[in-house]
Amino acid sequence: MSLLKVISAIRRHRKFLISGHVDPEADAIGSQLALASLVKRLGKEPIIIDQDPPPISCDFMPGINSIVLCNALNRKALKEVGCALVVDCPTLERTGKVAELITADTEIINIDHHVSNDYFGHVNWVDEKGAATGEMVFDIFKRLGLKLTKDEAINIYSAILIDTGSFRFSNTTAKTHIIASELIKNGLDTNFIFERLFEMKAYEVTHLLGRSLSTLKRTGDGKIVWMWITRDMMRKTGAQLKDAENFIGFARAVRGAKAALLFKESEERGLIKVSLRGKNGVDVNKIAEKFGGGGHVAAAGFSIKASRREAERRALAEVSKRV
Ligand SMILES: [Mn+2]
Repeated sequence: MSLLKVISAIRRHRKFLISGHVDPEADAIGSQLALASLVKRLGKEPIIIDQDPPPISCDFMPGINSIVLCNALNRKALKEVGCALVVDCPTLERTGKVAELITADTEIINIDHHVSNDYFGHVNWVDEKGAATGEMVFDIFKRLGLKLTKDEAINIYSAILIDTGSFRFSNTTAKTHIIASELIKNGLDTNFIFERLFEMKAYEVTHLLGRSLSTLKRTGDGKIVWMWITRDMMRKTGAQLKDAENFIGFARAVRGAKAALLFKESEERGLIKVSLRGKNGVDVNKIAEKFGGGGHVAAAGFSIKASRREAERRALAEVSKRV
């Protein structure tokens, strides 16, 4: 069983590099922080290294300041690292520059729930039915018989809350609620966590949302709904692309929509990032894979090098084959 293999790999090593994906959110962050805590409780040494800083919304998460960014890393800190615990990443490349820090003799443990995971680790535990990587981290604590501390519970709860959209998305299962129930028993202030993760939008971000919503369009049959965030909008509002979390939910929520897309002009000229959401079983992971991306059945993404018009045309053509 993969969980047991993960545990025996953790037992084999003494020092761990822990990482997650670029542009991290609360699932990657919470899973890393909880795992670092677990490793410490086993008398071992963790170091969390990420390419990008956590979003401001994750500021409250216990241990957040222990995360070391690639560009601030003293290479000496990597001495004697025998194992890399990589969470919430479908590929090793998704760790960005961290991938370059992992040497050939480092054992890689891959813990993830993306259906597009390519099993890059020496030990792979991929549970595509898991709502969040945080659920899997919870299972490791359980299997080790470690009673969660309040801080660990906050981190795992945050991981689950973000990936389930506060228990609203289709990935939410009975198990998700059972885990949440156990976590909450640690005295969590669930309303506080919800507000920090979902209702702390900067004023600029809501302005950006307004502009983005004004681009909302749909196909004649109403099955595909999409919207844009352009560089111009970001310049005018002062908001950044990474703040645009869950904008796509507005497109997805349109009655009759089977698939939703959010096109985002990135800082890199000519590169457009596309987020996808599927409804009623429309598998957007398959669509994203056509463009070299991936994710989950109901939520995926990819990048495309093209003009705005061309990116829209190609993406919509692919989506319309599947709705
Ligand atoms: Mn996740």
